Amino acid sequence: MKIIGAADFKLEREVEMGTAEHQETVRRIIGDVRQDGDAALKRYARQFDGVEVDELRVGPEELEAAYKSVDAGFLAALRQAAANIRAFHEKQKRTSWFDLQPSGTMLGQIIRPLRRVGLYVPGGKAAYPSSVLMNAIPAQVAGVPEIVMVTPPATAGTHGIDPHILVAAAEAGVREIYRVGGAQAIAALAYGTESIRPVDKIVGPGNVYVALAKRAVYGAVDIDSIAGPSEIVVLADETANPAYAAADLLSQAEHDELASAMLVTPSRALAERVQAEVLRQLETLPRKSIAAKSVADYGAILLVDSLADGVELVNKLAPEHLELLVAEPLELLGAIENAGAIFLGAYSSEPVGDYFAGPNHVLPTSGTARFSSPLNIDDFVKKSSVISYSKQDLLANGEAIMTLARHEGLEAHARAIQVRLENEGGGRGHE
Ligand code: HSO
Ligand code: ZN
Repeated sequence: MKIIGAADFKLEREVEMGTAEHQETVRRIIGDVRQDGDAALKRYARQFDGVEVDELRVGPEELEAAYKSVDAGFLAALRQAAANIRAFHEKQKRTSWFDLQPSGTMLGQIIRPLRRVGLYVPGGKAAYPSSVLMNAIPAQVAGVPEIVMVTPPATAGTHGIDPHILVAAAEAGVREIYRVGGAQAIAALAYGTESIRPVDKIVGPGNVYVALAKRAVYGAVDIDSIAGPSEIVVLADETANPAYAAADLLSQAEHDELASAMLVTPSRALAERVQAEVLRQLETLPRKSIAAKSVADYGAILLVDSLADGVELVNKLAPEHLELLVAEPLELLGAIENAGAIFLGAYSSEPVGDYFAGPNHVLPTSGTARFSSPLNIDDFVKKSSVISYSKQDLLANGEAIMTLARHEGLEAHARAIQVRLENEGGGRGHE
């Protein structure tokens, strides 16, 4: 991890979104699923996953077996995490409202959960039970009555779905699970097949095929934002413990060779100690090769002149995760404008948020924290506006409405108002 002056640092963001070949493959798969339904899903399971699937839906016996096969400690920890995540998202709930005005007009907003949501869970090493909770619980708290999960029929090296994923889904209130993955799963969720009814929204991470398929079906259904590689910025002063800073940087670096971990500090002494710590701690990490590559390619230690300059740089980076490892983190908090999740002080290590505290770990990446938010309850509801206009208000405001309509050359709009004014006799304010 190189130490560089912040002035010499160039912010580069890669936008990966597959090649023309990927896009063509995804287009073909979606077309096949729309045409052949379940048969296409089974064909692709054979071709891509090497599995013969006869029953797409996961049955209750399989869920029961999953519960028996996971370790009691895992289940207890998962349940604590789920309770914390649920409690946090409960606080995000908003209610419908109506505003009755003295003139008799009533305006309002009705909030309703989406009816049916699909959760994609990738296979292989990136199948995280924590992500199942983070995607499904907000939907459940929002009141979504039907939450459906899809996941490849075989995760790398095993036959069948990882029991930990099944248990996490059940704990998060998912009742309907199908063994189907890849772009074909996204197509099935968007358009439906004989066994899978279409959903209103698709969420959850996936590989490039899944991401491209989500993009392709957007419009027919809603999708979540497409997550890029993990990012962490640690803003630290000379009081920070270098071992903590290094450990937290590596916690995100181990996710992906493309992950980005950066230290921003005004202290050269700390910079050097963290640099040495990262190398020392890397040595014993099981995912050393991934973390080392991430740190070498996308990691950096950026020296700034002051903490205030550090904050300014952080706001430019708009990181997914920001740790404030400084003596007085609350004093900086107000100045942080762009960050997906902000972790304050030595005890708020990033993995506390990944797994347990309660806030969502699905966060804006690649600088999108400038304009978007963590996954939350609002992602699973929709709103309807309600207008109940009184006679008094229509008579009082009809002229203004007609003026605007006629200015836009929309005479029929104007007349819709006019016919009422004429019919109601034009009296003002007496009803
Ligand atoms: N840090 C990841 C989420 C995660 N971490 C899942 C562990 N498991 C999101 O950036
Ligand atoms: Zn993580």
